[in-house]
Amino acid sequence: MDFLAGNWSKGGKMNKIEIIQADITTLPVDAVVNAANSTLLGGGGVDGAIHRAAGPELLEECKTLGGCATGQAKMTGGHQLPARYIIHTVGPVWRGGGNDEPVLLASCYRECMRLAEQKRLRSIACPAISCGVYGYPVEQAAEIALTTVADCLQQDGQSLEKVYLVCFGDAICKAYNEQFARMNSEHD
Ligand code: AR6
Repeated sequence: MDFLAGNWSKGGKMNKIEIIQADITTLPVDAVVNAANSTLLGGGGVDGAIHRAAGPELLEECKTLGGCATGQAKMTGGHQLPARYIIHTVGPVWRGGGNDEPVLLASCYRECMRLAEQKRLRSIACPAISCGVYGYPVEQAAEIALTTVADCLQQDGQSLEKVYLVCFGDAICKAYNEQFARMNSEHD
């Protein structure tokens, strides 16, 4: 019985995680996550793409938020995106790993999921936070992303039915898929 129960809960949470290759601005999910900077006033990478696709009203809303600390998250409307909401989070800049980068990166994923749960959202899509301009090593980031998301999904009463981990590039996709396979086989 214990064996069966363990397998059920593992299968349940892993089934809710989907690794996809996509431009996150095109996804019709309840919320997309933006890998922003602490000003929340736009930038390059996925942040630039989200602001371009959402339109200038997004910047106007972001101006009212007063920025965001590293490891935290704030929510806005989706404006012209197909997504209803945008959850802006600020990942850590990689400085060698001894400056709380893993804790801060995990906090980004946790805070995004907490905000999504607060609104009882059913689907979110998340880019590889910190893995572009901020230089986080991809394998380490993949482990944190997947273990943190799986951990959050394991809690009771979750509204989230699907968390899309969105890859933009082969290195990230490979790292995510390898980490996913490791976690799926862990208890086999
Ligand atoms: N859809 C999905 N993923 C994307 C997209 C897209 N359209 N565009 C880029 N990525 P980055 P960071 C991937 O640099 O490292 C900004 O200037 C990208 O390939 O966007 O957290 C902010 O304003 C990479 O895997 O974010 C900050 O100043 C991942 O998204 C700074 O960059 C994150 O790369 C944040 O840096």
